[in-house]
This record gives sequence, C-alpha cells and structure tokens, in this order.
Amino acid sequence: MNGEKNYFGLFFVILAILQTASGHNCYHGWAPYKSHCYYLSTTEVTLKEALEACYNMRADLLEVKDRMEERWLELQFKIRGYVHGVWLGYSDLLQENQFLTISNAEPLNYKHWNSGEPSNTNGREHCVGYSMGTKNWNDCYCTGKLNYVCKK
Ligand SMILES: [Ca+2]
Ligand SMILES: [Ca+2]
Repeated sequence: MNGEKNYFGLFFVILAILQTASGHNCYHGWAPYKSHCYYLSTTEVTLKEALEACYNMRADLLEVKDRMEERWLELQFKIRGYVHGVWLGYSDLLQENQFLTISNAEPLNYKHWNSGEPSNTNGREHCVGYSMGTKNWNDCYCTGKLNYVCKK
C-alpha cells in the first residue's frame, strides 16, 4: 500500500519537473509568452467571428498588457506574414470614445494609438485593430476583416 502511494507521489514530482523544464503549459498550436498562451489565427475574420472563435477556445480576444508584450506580438505577426492587422479586445460601443476591454468592460491600462486615432471616422469606428502598416492602433469598423489572437 505504502509503495503504491510513493509511486503516485513520484509521478507528480516528475510531472512538476517536466512542466518547470518546459516553462509553460500551452496546448499544441498555442505560443507561450510569460504566463500566458496565445492562439494566432491563420485567417482574417470579422470582430464577431474572432470573439466567437476565442470564446469556443475558452480564451479572450487579445488585450495588450504592456509594450514588452506588444513587441513580442509584433514579432509573431511578422513571422506569420500578417498583412493588414489584428483585432484587439477593446470597443467604445457603450459610450463614444470611452474604450473598454470587451472581456471585463474595464478602462485600458496600456494604449498605443496612432497619431490622430481614435478618429471615429463617419461616426462608425467602434472596434480596435493593431495595424501592420503603422505598427500601432486604430479604431475601425467592426465589420472589417483582420487576423486575431486568442489569449489565456
Ligand atoms: Ca467610436
Ligand atoms: Ca480610425
């Protein structure tokens, strides 16, 4: 009986060592960065489709924490050949020009708007995309199509 218990304990010790050695617990196909896992899309979709895809994978649409994380993401976008941009999990649909996180409706801690943005062009730009061209953020139509990242 005791021996069986010890083997069981040993199993978990080995598991813990393996996890520490690999440094993360991300599923296959998800990229690890610090304590998070990222699914980077291979197609461009609308914001609604991106939200649904992340929800189905029990993750949030990308919210960028700081410049360091954004730099890492920029490299991932480049490597994958993203052309236009990437959806960010923010919107000002609730109140114009008050951008909140879609996951928790909280104000943004980190922002990286392009100069002159958010512009709310035609009074209809209520979603946010990272632009591959300018390497920063722009408010845009929610019905456009961009790549997306799910984060958990
Ligand atoms: Ca707006
Ligand atoms: Ca804009």
